[in-house]
Amino acid sequence: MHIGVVTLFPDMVATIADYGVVGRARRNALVTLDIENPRDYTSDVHRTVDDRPYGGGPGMVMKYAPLAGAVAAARERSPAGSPVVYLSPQGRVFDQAAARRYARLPGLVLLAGRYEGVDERFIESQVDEELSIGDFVLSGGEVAAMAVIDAVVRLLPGVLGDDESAAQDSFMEGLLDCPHYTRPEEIEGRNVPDVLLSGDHAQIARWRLKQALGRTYERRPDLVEKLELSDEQQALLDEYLKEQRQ
Ligand code: 9WO
Repeated sequence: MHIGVVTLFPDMVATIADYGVVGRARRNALVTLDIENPRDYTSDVHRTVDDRPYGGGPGMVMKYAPLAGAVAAARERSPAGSPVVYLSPQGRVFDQAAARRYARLPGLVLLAGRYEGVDERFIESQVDEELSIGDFVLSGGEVAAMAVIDAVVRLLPGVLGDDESAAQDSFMEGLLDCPHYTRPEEIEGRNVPDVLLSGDHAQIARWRLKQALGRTYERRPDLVEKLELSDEQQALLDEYLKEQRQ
């Protein structure tokens, strides 16, 4: 998969390509990353990328022409049909389903805005999707773009090892994660649940799913609403809730 990023802060975004899962994926040629800076597509000596908003008001707006140049270059380096996605608070909220959808594409161009945003005519004519990572305003779209890159790249075939991808298996899809423990067994009087020390992998898997179901029900009932629990999952959830009441 190829991911293009358009940003005024290329060094900021480039860091994601050097660390962790994304860094490993890039070194294994499972993903390529191209970063374009609108400042490189300006025609004036001051390399101007922003200007005052028509109608007055605070802040500045990113100019159309430098954005058009940078996005055109990013598109050129990305497979045909790569959507241009503008990271903004006005976008559709990103979720795992969207990450899976993007991971199935050959390419993606992410536009990270700054200032108060980009000229609306650029969104109308050049942007395919607006995407938000949550209902808050950042200083720019770069952090959001890096979050999307991380969420998408980890879903690409071969990026996560067998164990790691097993943790992503569809059985747990759509649920919050279960609790995790590591050595030592006892910390300030708090012990590791016995089942995790039992070596009984079936019981351990059952416990982990039960915890994931229970935590999702307690913390994000909206996610449970979206799920069609199997009889086994419903029984596990009921068992969890009964244990919580004891
Ligand atoms: C800046 C600003 C300054 C004064 C008054 C109002 C203002 N609104 C903004 C603003 O929304 N700036 C954005 C900065 C413009 C687009 C890029 N920036 C951004 C993206 N902030 N937060 C995001 C973002 C992206 C994806 N998901 C969540 C937040």
